[in-house]
Amino acid sequence: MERTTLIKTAGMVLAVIIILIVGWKTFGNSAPEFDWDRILQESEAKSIPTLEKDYDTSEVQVRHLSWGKLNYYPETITIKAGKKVQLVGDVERLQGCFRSFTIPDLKVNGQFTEDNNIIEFTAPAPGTFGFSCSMGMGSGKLVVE
Ligand SMILES: [Cu+2]
Repeated sequence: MERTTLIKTAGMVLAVIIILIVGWKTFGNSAPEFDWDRILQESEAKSIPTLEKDYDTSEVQVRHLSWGKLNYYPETITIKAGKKVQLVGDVERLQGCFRSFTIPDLKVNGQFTEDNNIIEFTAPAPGTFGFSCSMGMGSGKLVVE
């Protein structure tokens, strides 16, 4: 009787050891390896949008605004006074209230939508003016030369 118990116990211990070894071989080596440098680089790259080029014609100054790292991108927009600005919103990246755009000091209030992603305005005089979403969560500055 005692001998049977001993054999059973030994058998169970052996089984556990085998399970552990097999388990280790199967799962031990396949633990995912996190390449933090690569993950950080990728998230950094995602945080910088690919913007279309800004340009000026004799009539208008076209500027692009998108969403970067937890804020508008770019955070500084430079224009000339007295000439119409077309601010083109990247509606793929600008979501929610960040589509509602305001420059309070210039009384500019607009909305970037899928149908019309352009907000037009003219800055009458040089200066530096804050812009933001309607709730003031995202913000930046407009430099008027
Ligand atoms: Cu907002």
